[in-house]
Amino acid sequence: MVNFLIFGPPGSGKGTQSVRLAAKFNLLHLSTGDMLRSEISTGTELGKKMSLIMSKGELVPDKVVIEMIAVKIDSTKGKAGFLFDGFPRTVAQTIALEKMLNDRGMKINSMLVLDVDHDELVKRLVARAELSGRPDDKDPSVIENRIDVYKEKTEPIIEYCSKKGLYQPVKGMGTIDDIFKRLSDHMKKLV
Ligand code: B4P
Repeated sequence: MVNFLIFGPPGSGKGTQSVRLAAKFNLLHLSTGDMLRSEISTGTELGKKMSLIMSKGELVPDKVVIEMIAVKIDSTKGKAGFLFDGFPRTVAQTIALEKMLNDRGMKINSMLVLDVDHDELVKRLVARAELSGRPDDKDPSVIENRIDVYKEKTEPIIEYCSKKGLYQPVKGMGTIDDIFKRLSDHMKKLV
């Protein structure tokens, strides 16, 4: 199994690219954002609590997402590996993921980090709000908070993974096709 992290700030294109990359390389696409939105749509008590946190642009507790991912890892067959999208988002989540994979004889093989200018991130999320109606995309102050939370809590993972030789920066500006080609070129070397 070859396991990738797709990484970058909100709106950097993680979700957009993951769908295509997972199909091309036969990977299981695991998006914690999608899992949480699915939990919210079913109206559970957990979903209600998560909805409140996400609508402010904050991160949900590590424990919640780690448990969601653990269940998925153990129910997967017939794939060449995993593509983790939006997970991990804290160093604690990264350490938990490493342990989960190590316990099963696997590891993180590469961390692909999309590099996108701040103004472009905001532009993309505002545009998505028109179509998706996502509450966390609608309010510009929530978008700015998500970017701040990324810098404070998520970006330190880059240093953590760099020390392990996993960090692979990828230019995330340009057309979706161009970025897909850049990501694919890196992944081809490992799959
Ligand atoms: P996510 O669902 O992970 O979403 P995201 O970071 O907002 O977006 P992404 O980078 O995937 O952007 P996309 O491709 O869609 O997280 C949402 C929330 O869930 C978080 O804020 C947090 O509260 C919670 N959460 C999730 N995981 C968590 C975790 N592990 N721990 C704690 N909390 C967690 O692209 C955005 C838009 O840009 C799209 O409309 C797309 O069409 C467009 N776009 C993409 N590429 C483009 C390009 N090249 N040119 C123009 N537009 C482009």
